[in-house]
Amino acid sequence: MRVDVVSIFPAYLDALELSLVGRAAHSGVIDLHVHDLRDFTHDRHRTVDDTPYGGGPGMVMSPVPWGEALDHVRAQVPDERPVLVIPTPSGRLFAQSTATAWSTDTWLVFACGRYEGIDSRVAEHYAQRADWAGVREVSIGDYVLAGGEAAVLVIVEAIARLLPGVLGNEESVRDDSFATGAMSDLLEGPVYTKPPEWRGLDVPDVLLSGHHGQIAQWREERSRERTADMRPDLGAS
Ligand code: 6GU
Repeated sequence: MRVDVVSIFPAYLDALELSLVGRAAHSGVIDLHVHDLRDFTHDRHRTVDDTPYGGGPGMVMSPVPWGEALDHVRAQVPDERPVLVIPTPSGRLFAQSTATAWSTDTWLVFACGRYEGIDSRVAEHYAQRADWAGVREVSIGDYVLAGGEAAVLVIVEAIARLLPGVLGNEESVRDDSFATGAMSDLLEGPVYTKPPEWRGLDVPDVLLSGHHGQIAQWREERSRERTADMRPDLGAS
């Protein structure tokens, strides 16, 4: 999967070089490219924003450098159509199901907005472009961030760990909180490792018993309890 990120803070995306996503990038599973939006300005101050038409607080990102930057990224692979992803608190919710769906895309281009967002004609224009595979405006939750960069870190990590060969343990994806399948809509319960006693606290006996059926039943009960406690909105019995 090719991933391009356009931002006025390209160093914010340095974290994509670390940990699981970094390994995926260095191993070639993810082909990562970060771009500075200001490289696509032409004035002395490298201006990327302007006052909003109709008035109101804050500034809006100009469509002019965005168009140049996105056309430049598009031209890097002439025979592939990228999806344009615009992180915004006014987008559709990005969920685990979204990560799963997007994990089979071949090219995602992220446009990180700052200020009060990107001129809306950018999304409208790239949605009409036959040489792009569509525009997806997504939010990572019901709170407001200062820009899309942190959301891109979240989204790319959620997708990267689903790509073949990235996690190493393909089973750990299946049992995730929010993953679909037998444990769908349940949170993961408590986990333990050695030592069997730590500061007066024992690991539950059943986990040391070797009875795989009883262990599976115990884990499901704990998952249901935790889901009812932490996330009653998920509707666990
Ligand atoms: Cl994707 N962007 C911004 N700026 N704020 C957000 C968000 C995204 N998702 C939740 N809040």
